[in-house]
Amino acid sequence: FKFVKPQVAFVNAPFSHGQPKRGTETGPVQLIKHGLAQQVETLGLSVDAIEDHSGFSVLENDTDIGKLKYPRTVSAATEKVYQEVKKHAQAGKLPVTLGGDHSLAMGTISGSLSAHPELCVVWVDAHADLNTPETTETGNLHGCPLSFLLGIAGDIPEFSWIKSQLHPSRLVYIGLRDVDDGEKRLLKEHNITAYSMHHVDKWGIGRVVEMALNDVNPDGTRPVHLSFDVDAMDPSVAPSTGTPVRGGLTFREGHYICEALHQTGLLVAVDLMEVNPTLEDERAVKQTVSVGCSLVRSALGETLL
Ligand code: NNH
Ligand code: MN
Ligand code: MN
Ligand code: MN
Repeated sequence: FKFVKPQVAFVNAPFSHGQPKRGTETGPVQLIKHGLAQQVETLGLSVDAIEDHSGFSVLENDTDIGKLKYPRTVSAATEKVYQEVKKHAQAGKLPVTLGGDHSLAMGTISGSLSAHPELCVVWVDAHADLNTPETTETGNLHGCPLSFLLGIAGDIPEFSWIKSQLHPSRLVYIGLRDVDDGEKRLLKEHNITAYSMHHVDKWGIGRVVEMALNDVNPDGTRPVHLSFDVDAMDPSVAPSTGTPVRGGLTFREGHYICEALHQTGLLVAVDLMEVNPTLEDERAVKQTVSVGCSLVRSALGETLL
């Protein structure tokens, strides 16, 4: 399996109800306004016409299910993204999903799995997003997508559209530094490989990416889905995001991950999530949007030389 010059299809996902701070729904339009689509064309890739995706509406009477907030709203939005990503992936395109909050990864990764059952996932984030409906302390579904994808969330009929399961051995994290106690238990219980910022400090980003890929894709045959939460970056690099955590990836470390994944020739989907252009001042917003665009460009083949 080798993707050489894929056709890129942006999936704009203006959605914020997987977490409490409004504003991430304006992420996609700001990234596109910054020129992301043209920048990607400059790399020699063809880009699908950007479709307008309205319909990420907030459902009425969407009462909590247990601790989960806006469950039906999140389910509807993520299922819509699932259908979009699935359509593009099955057509042999490379979907680049612009969030929106990270609950949307339920949709993007389900979509990728439908076209690429052998898929592995590199999850770059300050957070593990592995909470189950039982372990979540906040009830925010952007902290839970991986429990649904791994099939450990229990039976929530509202999310029964999630069919394919990701095996825990096919998931690896980079950048973690704010993991809930319940999530730490789940990581151990399911033997999930995770490289925290401690490991980045210890081994450097080059070895970490090498080890991470070797863990989930030892033969280098599996397609790779990159799910990048912009809060993986240090807040000095990407300030405009809902849950910044200090001690994050430097500008180069974040870009290195994207460049190295591009170099595998195995990337089949990219998510860029949690950009919130309504947080912090104008300068910070511009900086965050610009970093978001350059991370995507790196994942799609932009090189320094
Ligand atoms: N772990 C926390 C929760 O479950 C925070 C998750 N926040 C994120 N994830 N931004 O990437 O709510
Ligand atoms: Mn589309
Ligand atoms: Mn996240
Ligand atoms: Mn995060």
